[in-house]
Amino acid sequence: MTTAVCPGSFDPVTLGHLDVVRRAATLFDDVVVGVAKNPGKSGLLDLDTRAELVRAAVRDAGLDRVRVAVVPGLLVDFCREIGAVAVVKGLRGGADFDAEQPMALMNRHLSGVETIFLPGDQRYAHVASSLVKDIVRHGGPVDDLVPAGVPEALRAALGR
Ligand code: COD
Repeated sequence: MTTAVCPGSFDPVTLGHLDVVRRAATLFDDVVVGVAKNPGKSGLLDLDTRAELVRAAVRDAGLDRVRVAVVPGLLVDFCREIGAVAVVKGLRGGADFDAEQPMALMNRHLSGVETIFLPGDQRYAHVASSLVKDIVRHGGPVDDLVPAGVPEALRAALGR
């Protein structure tokens, strides 16, 4: 069985993330969505809430072979622990590639784990967790950008 990890902050999970996870599940027997803290970003939702929202989205999408876990430390340690052979990430464009390439090379340097990049679907090229939070913060609609339950969780976290 080949296992891959789809890591992210998922603060919150979006339909763009979910599309990448769904496509990863067509390539690997076992996919683990790794919910991680990005020290470069100030998080809104706590890690457990993010993981619960991803779990619900995966279940609603019928992705039976996809599991969800919190990544407690280095991504490569998590990959080793669960026996993952690859990391799968989505790229919306050049800026994503510029951010992701050094991490992919470092992860291979540290552990030999390879990173596979999937081109983001054009339907979600404009979808980013940060923009979703911004829209909700200002009272705008995000229902067609995120899985069910996410708008309510964001409104609760923002006290709206
Ligand atoms: N369409 C396609 N792909 C998308 C979309 C979309 N609409 N939105 C986001 N994505 C992709 C991103 O490009 C990214 O690949 C992935 O989904 C996750 O995105 P985010 O924004 O949820 O998560 P990030 O970018 O904040 O990543 C957080 C991590 C902590 C997972 C990341 O920084 C990482 O892998 N860190 C490694 C930690 C580590 O071990 N460091 C030391 C060695 S490098």
